[in-house]
Amino acid sequence: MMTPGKLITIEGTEGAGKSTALQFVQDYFVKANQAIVITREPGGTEIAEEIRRVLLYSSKTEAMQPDTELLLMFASRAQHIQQCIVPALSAGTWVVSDRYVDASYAYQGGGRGIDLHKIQTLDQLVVGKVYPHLTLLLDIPVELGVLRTEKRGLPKDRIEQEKKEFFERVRQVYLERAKHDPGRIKIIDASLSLAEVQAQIRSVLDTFMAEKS
Ligand code: Z5A
Repeated sequence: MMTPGKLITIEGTEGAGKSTALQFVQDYFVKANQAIVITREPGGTEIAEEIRRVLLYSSKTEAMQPDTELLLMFASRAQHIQQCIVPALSAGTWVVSDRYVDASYAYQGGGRGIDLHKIQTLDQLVVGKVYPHLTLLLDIPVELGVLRTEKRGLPKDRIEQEKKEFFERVRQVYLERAKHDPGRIKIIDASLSLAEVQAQIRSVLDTFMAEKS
């Protein structure tokens, strides 16, 4: 019988270096001859990407309600899980996702202040057992993350325009979740140089691969 694949997620606040880390993780698995699918949230499938556009670039004249944002995040996730993640894992392929369910606790729970029980209910309904086997949490002081994204010079999306305090709350929820689930969520000090960040990620992946083989 086919051994199901593993689900690895990358999380962090703005400018923590997730996209950069994702490239490193991809190269790591290519070298290890491990078949992987790279994906992201919100998004990852055609319909989920359409929902992403609504989430990040919708109307500038009407404020999106926090509940709308939460439900759209989970609608996109439902499509992503059923259309992309589960088929890949069932075929024995590993999946690496740039953000996943922890982001809903951090951004909609911490950032927007939505009751965590509400999020838990959606989590059970939509995610269920399709939980990450490993999560790399790229942790960085909010100001440094913002500085890094500003250097890129790209226009900010709807969520990126939030205030510093919003991202401080997001960071705190991520760190709390890591504290409660240290076996799954590994904190990476993302304020360090690229080489040092990659060394931490390599060490976590080496341990994970050794434990899973
Ligand atoms: N969201 C949500 O609210 N709820 C949910 O459930 C989900 C998501 C799933 C889109 O996410 C938004 O959706 C996001 C959360 C919300 N909103 N925000 N904010 P996204 O992941 O697509 O977008 P993002 O978080 O804004 O990602 P980002 O800005 O692209 O950041 P990043 O991927 O973490 O950073 P990066 O592009 O890899 O690096 C930033 C810059 O720093 C870049 O120029 C790098 O070259 C540089 N960098 C990277 N690492 C280093 C080191 N170590 N040293 C120096 N410079 C570095």
